[in-house]
Amino acid sequence: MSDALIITAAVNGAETMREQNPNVPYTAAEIATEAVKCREAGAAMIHVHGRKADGTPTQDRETFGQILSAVRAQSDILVQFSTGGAVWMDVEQRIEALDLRPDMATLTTGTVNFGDDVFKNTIPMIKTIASRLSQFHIQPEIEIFEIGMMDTALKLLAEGVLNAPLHFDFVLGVPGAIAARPEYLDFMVALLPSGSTWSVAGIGRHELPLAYKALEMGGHVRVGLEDNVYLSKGVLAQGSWELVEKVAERARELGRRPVAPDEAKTILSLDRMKSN
Ligand code: KMH
Ligand code: ZN
Repeated sequence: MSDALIITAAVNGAETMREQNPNVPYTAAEIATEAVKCREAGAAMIHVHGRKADGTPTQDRETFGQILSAVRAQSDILVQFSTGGAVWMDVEQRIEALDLRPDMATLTTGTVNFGDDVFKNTIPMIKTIASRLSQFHIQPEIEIFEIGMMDTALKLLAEGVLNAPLHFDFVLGVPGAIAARPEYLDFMVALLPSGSTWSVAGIGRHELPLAYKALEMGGHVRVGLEDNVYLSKGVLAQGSWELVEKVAERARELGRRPVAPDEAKTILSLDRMKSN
């Protein structure tokens, strides 16, 4: 098992509001400040959603442009755009900022219940997003919220819609989707094509236990306020950076080494896309 560990900070999401945790960053300036803190705490990448000043989710190009400029002006942290956006957005809204060429962007390979809503990703939608990612030489992070999404990802890989090596993020514990059971993570990791890399994002109280399991399994980790607003029971996190810090601390105890963005880029083969 490699000691190298990529920690991704999911700093805001589309659903987490300041009413749940006042430290959720909305504006580009707030996101950049949070990104710097996450980098100092050991994160190599942020996963980010656009927000309007009142917190309304948006994937618009101007907002993502401001985020990318603000973060890159202050940090070398890798920037991963969400293409999931919010459940009510159409696919074109979700991907309109990809020409800004973030370091990475997400790609969910299926439709799933998302609380009381539906996070819709039909096969044509997935192909549209994959094609836009490929057009701008952006490596996808394949987001797996349900087991069937793994099969679809493998099928798209076999068809050449996706190209190896792939990076997967297993999201466990969204209400209505796959539960955050450790054995489910074991099962899905066993299905990975060789050469893949993977991380885990546990939702709510499952975030840190699953992160710690991934550390022991040799996987990478995503934590942050998008997925969980608490540092411990009843104690709100001061920011995603505090969750990153906790994972980095545990990682060092277990002989894992949080890597800098440059090394993460190599591990994730991000430059491979740029030279195509
Ligand atoms: N907000 C969710 C509906 C992603 O970022 O790619 C979808 C999501 C996934 O957060
Ligand atoms: Zn997201």
